[in-house]
Amino acid sequence: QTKRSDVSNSEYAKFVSQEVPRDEVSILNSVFSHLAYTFHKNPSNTEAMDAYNGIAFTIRDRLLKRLEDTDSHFISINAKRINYMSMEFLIGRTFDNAMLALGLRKEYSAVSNTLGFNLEDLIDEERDAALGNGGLGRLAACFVDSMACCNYNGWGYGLRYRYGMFQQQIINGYQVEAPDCWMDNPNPWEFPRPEISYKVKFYGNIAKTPSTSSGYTWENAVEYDVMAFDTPVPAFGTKNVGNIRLWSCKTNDLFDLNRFNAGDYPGATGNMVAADILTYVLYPNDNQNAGKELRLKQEYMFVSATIQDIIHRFKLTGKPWSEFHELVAIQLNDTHPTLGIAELQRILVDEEAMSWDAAWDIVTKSFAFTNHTILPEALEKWPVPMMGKILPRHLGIIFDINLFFLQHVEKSIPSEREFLSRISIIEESSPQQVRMAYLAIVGSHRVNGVAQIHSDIIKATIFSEFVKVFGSDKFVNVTNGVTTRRWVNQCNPGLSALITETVGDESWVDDYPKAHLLESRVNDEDFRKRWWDVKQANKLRLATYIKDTCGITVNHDALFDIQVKRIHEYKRQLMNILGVIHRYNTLKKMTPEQRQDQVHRVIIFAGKSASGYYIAKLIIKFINSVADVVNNDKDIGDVLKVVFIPDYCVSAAEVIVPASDISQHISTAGTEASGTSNMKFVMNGGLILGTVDGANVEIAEEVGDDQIFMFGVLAHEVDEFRFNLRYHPDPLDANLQAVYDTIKSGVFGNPDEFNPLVECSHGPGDNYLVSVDFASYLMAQDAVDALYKDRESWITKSILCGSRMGKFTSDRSITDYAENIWNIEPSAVDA
Ligand code: F58
Repeated sequence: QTKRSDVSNSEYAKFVSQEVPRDEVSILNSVFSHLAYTFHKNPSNTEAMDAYNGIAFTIRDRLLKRLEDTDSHFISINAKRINYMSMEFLIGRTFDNAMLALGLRKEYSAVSNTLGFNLEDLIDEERDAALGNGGLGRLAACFVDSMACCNYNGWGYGLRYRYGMFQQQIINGYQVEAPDCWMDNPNPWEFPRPEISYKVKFYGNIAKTPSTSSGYTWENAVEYDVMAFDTPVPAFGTKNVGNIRLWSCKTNDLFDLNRFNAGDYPGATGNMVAADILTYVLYPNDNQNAGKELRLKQEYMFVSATIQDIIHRFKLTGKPWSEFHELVAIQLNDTHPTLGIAELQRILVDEEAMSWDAAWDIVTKSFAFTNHTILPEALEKWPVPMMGKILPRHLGIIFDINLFFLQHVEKSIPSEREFLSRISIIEESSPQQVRMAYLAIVGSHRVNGVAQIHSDIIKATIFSEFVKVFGSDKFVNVTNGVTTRRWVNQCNPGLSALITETVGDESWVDDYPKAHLLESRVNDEDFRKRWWDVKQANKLRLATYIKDTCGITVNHDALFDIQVKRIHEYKRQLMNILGVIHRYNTLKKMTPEQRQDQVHRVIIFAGKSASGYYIAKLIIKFINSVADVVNNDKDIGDVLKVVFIPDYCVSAAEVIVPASDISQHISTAGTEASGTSNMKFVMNGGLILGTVDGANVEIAEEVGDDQIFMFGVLAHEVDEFRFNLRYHPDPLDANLQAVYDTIKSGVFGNPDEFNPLVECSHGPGDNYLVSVDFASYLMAQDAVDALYKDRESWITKSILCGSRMGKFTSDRSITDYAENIWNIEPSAVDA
């Protein structure tokens, strides 16, 4: 029993109920106080990093106060809580975002000037929190922002990886990975919560024990203590603050004193190391299942601590179990947290003495599942023997869930064995595998895709059998969205000023459909000029960034054509670079005068490849080899530049996204579940060149089909084209053949090295239909050039597109989840 201070102490209560001062002088004093007493700094040795820390800690004070108030508010009204479970949160930087959310950016700018620093420079001192791979992790970060801004009682739950997404260096054109040691500096945004910790067990065996209600106990397991770290999520326009609770293993208790005393020093720390390793590293795979034992342990550790925490908080309400689902919603961000379903069922039947059916009713009413991919290699499966070794009790529970499920199917739709084996949670392969998506569907009351086309596809393909069993209503769509706080207001101050002026105030920042008012100014000459100037200024900022990071000089008057995202065959960066070679060939054939007449382009790539993904890494090398030749060709000069920006991350995206004239979202139709950068680019006044895939489809619906450059085969045609490529290939497109000839001539380096890329972009190896879409891709690119020459039409399109993106704010996505899946109402702290 720990001794507690008298919390009813009135002086203490008075102190915490005070508003934290917001005036410049008080802020400055608290910065001084942190510098002197938190960081042991004085005016003569305060450097930029110290100033950043000192200031950040005063912001932290203000956030913490709001976090406390938010928590007390929701507890006092017994509000239902959303628990957004995600193995990834790609947060990026917090400093600028928090100042804007608190409405104190001007004050902090003045304070940093007083300290002798420019606020912009201090912003660059912060390292990204990169606890995610790409779209899925960034979506989770946008969603916690929106839950907080929209006054929902929502928390994110995840893992506190010691090393986040690796840092990408480009050496001789090749990707080289370096560890992301983001914890080397003090992190002002997290609060260790040693008092919030849970035991998580692995291994052991199951014993039959008639004395327990379920008849089973889990014995001889290895136990770890898992501890919470809280990261408050600043929210704009409200006093509510969100929270991301990340778990990490406690290692201190695992020191082996006996071994230490026996002189076995390394042995004494063996268990500590084993525990620490659990959250050492984020698996750097995007749309690929790692299938490693350590990954399974990470998933379970995350899930177990989270479910225990949810139960702990539920019990504090004093409500009966039958009301659990009225107070708790659990959203699974893809299948990685799906073990949560088995974990809640286990706790209820083994530890809370509940009947199987009563427990299952609670589980299925609480969980909901979001699918983000149909790529077969990304669908998670775990070998039964591996799961049985690490989580013996959960495996037993999963087999029981499956048994009851198949019995239900047999009863409700008389079915053949074939059907049952197709729909079974256990795949009858050798070894058997647990199909995690199936477990997630069976254990959830709603399943959603992330864009309309994707939601339709999953119902018609990978989950079609489940639609037969559960009916269509269980499967819904929630189109993704992005937070306008970060992706417009923070990253594009020039554009934000124009929107604020048009709307009349800043209310658009958390009510983005208001940006439609921009449309009323589309014919206003002065406005059009300023719109164009904002884009040019953002391009200049990016040109400077490119100079700093790549050493390449680009002209910001050129058309900026951007493709930034994870490198993956289905995203077809390869088609883009083959198109660049075609452009280069075409330019080379022209006279210098003709060349100068062409639209000047800077083609910008960025993105990481999974470290073990050979073809993706080769694509990076290939882009850099082509860039080397093109950029150093005197004939070409400024007419064409190709840039690969290293180490794409959230903070780089904040510089890149506002600077596009055109961005490319050119996945093979049906493969990109949604995409979210497409939304960010258009909100920032960029046009898009895309396939009929993911959220491109809905963007086109909103902004108008004729505003967006679309090309390529349709999703339902893909299988037939694949089949034809394999068995009845058409002759190769002449332009593509010419591109291959250029590669084979050796101008870009050893053609043998790049031959695998030739092989996987035509004929039977062309799984992603590069050769099929190439001609229509080039035509779409020609249309882009033609429009860019007509500047006035370009500006019109850019304004119209930018103004019609109201649907794609993550506030709308979260409201959709709240209304259609979570059944939850917002409530503001100060209401
Ligand atoms: C992405 N998935 C989708 N997965 O590819 C993208 O279309 C969508 O917009 C986005 O989710 C948000 O819905 C994605 O990023 C991963 O990175 C996983 C990480 C963990 C391992 C498996 C892939």
